[in-house]
Amino acid sequence: MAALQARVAQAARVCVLTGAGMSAESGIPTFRDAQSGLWARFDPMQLASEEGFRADPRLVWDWYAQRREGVRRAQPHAGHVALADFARRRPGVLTVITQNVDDLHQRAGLLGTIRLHGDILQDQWLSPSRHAPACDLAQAVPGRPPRCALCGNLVRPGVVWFGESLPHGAWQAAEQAAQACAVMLVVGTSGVVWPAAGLAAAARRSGAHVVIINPAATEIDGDAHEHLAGPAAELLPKLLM
Ligand code: BJW
Repeated sequence: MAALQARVAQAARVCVLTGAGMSAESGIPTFRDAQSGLWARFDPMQLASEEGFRADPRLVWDWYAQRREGVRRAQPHAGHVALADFARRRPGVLTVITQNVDDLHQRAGLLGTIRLHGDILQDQWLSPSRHAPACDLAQAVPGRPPRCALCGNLVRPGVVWFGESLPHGAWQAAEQAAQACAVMLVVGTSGVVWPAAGLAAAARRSGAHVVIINPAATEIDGDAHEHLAGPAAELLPKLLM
């Protein structure tokens, strides 16, 4: 740990990629945990896809509504705070890239987080092109899901579903940060979802020292130089002292 602390302290650029495990200790379930994960009870491909939403909009809307409540109730933990403190102490050094759709990094005080998979607290139209400029999200008719009074278009959560492209600017910024960093910390992600899972290998190819922080094995362990086996809320404050 001491050698890694020194490496992080001296790095000109540090990049942190976070996944659902980063929010687990704030009480937000991970996706693929066998016991408590959201997708132990539901089929992820069914729920987190446009196809699934069109097949059963009420089921998917209710699932997201329940998760939005969980996000609003959750509070950032010591790991989120450690990242925000590090960014304040060392301006311009840290880039956080998150796959999480919650706002816990932001609420811990971290500015400029790159959000690859959107924002669960935002709404958007299911078919935006049919719509503008006549219809207004704020005027959507309440329902499960809400819909446009003029054309019937449905409201959906502002997240990136399977088969959808990541926000172009966010992805470009993430790739650049991965390629420019001296140290990458990969925190709380199983590494099964692409293209985010490829960022660790991209960082390593560009010369970064890659460290996984996760109590369990991941699909991308082979891309890392080190694996710190433990929870984010405990290890990040130690590492970023
Ligand atoms: C702890 C802890 C603690 C627990 N501390 N750790 C290349 C190869 C194969 C497939 C593809 C490919 N490229 C693209 C694909 C298809 C697809 C994909 O990846 N499929 C795979 C499943 C095979 N990807 C896409 O479709 C992406 N789009 C895309 O590529 O666009 C281009 C394209 C377009 C059209 C056709 C083809 C390509 C989009 C991916 C969008 C992912 N969206 C979701 C849902 C968001 C909305 C929502 O929240 O509902 O994002 S899926 C879900 O997985 C969510 C997460 O961000 C993402 C990653 O999950 P994460 O964070 O890793 O969570 P878990 O649960 O898996 O892991 C938690 C980890 O935490 C575990 O390891 C625990 O051990 C650990 N942990 N407690 C630290 N305290």
